[in-house]
Amino acid sequence: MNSKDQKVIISTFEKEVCEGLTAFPKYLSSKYFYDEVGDELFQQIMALPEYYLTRAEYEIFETHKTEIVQSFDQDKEGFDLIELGAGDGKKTKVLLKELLNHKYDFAYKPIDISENAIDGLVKNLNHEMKEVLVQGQIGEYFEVLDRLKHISDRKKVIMVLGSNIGNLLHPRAIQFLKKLCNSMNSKDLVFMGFDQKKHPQKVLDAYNDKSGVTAAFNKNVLTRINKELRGNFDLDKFIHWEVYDPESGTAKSYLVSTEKQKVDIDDLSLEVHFEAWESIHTEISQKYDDDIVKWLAKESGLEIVKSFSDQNNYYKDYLLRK
Ligand code: AVI
Repeated sequence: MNSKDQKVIISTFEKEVCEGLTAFPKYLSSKYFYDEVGDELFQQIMALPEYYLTRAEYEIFETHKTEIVQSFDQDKEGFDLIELGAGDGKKTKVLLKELLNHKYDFAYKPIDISENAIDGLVKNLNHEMKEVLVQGQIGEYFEVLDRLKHISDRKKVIMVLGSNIGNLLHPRAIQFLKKLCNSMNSKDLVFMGFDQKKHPQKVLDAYNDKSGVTAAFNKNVLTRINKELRGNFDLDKFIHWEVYDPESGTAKSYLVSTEKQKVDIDDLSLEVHFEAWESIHTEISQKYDDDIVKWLAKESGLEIVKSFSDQNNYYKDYLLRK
């Protein structure tokens, strides 16, 4: 190939980093928090005293597991349990055990963007719950939805736990739910976790823990740019900042530059200039109530069948149908 024919292949990561850091105001997507280090930090977040979400969903599963699995397969005709963004599957195991104990005919099909997470989960289940038929797949949410029809040829129950949908702005969440709806047959169900609106301080604390794990998680996107795109971000010159708007229910994470500075990203031939206290918006974590979920479902062609809540009403899992 001569130099005229040479194509520069740019990854989505490169493209989005370039777009986000040359925009005003600057932004980066939270999907780039997750690599091996980010996965480990997220595991630590889920165990933090301030991060109530995981414990609340776990409590819901422990308390309502019998009713939950019954509602998945009332006629006991058999189904595929597909989990999008499965992670370590810790909470899901409560449901898997219940399904096994009551001799439901099912296969578990976890899907995650992280190869690392899926490999770990499949190995762990093959070891801990040998009776469960597991088929792990690697893929990103939206892309996976295109394949969903081919992943299963019997009844599907599609789970999206951990309030993962909260990392999408409403229009994007509707796009996601619409696509989900299009991939469903009439008997298929969605089981989805939505973190609820609550005392604003409780939300702020969950995303601004005392031990600084969430700050490290947020900064991992800069670490990745340094490692993967030959950047030279000085992490000590950025602080993690969290805000929560109780009206919209949106928690937002930022990285704020503590001084005027220039950052080089060699692989992008990019110089990024920061004013003192200029921000990079990195994540939204949306909080909901029944009306918002009802509205999202309606906009997407879905309806709520029932919901399950923890004792504090911090969190709810909704069962949705077409
Ligand atoms: C994965 N997601 C639902 C988490 C959340 O609560 O938004 C990610 C997270 N960000 C900071 N802490 C946890």
